[in-house]
Amino acid sequence: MDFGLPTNLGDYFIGPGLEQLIQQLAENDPNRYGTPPTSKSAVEKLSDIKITDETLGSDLSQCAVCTDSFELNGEAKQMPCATSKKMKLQPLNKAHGGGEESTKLKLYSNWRSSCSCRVRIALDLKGLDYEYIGVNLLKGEHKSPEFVKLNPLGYVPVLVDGDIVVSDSFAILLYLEEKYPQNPLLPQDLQKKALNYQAANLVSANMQPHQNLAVIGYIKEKLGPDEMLAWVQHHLRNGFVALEKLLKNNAGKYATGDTPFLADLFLAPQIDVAIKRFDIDMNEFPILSRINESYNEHPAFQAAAPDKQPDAPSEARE
Ligand SMILES: N[C@@H](CCC(=O)N[C@@H](CS)C(=O)NCC(=O)O)C(=O)O
Repeated sequence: MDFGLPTNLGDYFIGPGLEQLIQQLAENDPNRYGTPPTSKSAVEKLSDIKITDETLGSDLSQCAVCTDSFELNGEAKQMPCATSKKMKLQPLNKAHGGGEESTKLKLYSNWRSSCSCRVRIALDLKGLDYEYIGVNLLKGEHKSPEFVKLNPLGYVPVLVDGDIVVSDSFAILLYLEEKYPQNPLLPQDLQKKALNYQAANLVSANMQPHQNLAVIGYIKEKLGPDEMLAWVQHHLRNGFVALEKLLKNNAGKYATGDTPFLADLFLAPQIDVAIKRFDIDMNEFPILSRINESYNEHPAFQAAAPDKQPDAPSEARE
């Protein structure tokens, strides 16, 4: 039967794995984030020149960046051309990336915060370099006037990407996913994607808030440390029971298959906190215990672990 396929299939890619192939090619592209903008300080250091008749008659008559023609007596910045090594010009009155400082991502994080850990894992999975800014929750730095300007709710994490400030780990992760699509945090399959949203939000809305510093501090003060522990354990177990059921037919090496996705970013720090801080026996939860082993072996999850963070006290480092 003739399917209308070309006779020489050597140049065609047919079959499963096409998506992964495209992703791999995109990851290997050095310009996948576009050409980085020149920073304002770098542009300011370039020397100023006036546009003369001579300039207009030469091959410097156009802006090297946008190719707009210069006007007589206008002013321009002289900049070296990376390829020809000759000097090229760009006009002073155009930003061309010089209007903004090109900045590294900044993450306001706390070493022990499971919400911060979700974002640290994502940044690592996506291969994004970032500046780590430790926020001391025990000293109340998250309630300081400067910090509350970043996140009015006074919680970590906060991500700063140039002019964009995003707080709340869920919002940050969705932002990162759109801005930096390499190594996706969500699967293509809609059912699996929905499952990732559900598992992530279960942790975010129905588990983590019960162990938050403000909550446990309040319960400890009003009812004592035993009541506090019982409260947290009850809510964590409740969540883990539901997650075991939810992931039963979907888990592989990770929560929704053999690739770590959004659900894993929420699960890994939650399981870690449950074991290390709230004395939960994870043997009750075989699927979660199994995927937790995969987290412990994965470099991005290892690098994001609390004891590896620059603000972790020396006694917490393993
Ligand atoms: N839904 C928020 C919750 C943020 C949150 O609860 N952060 C905790 C650390 S994991 C915090 O800053 N706690 C400070 C406090 O309770 O005072 C998120 O996912 O980012």
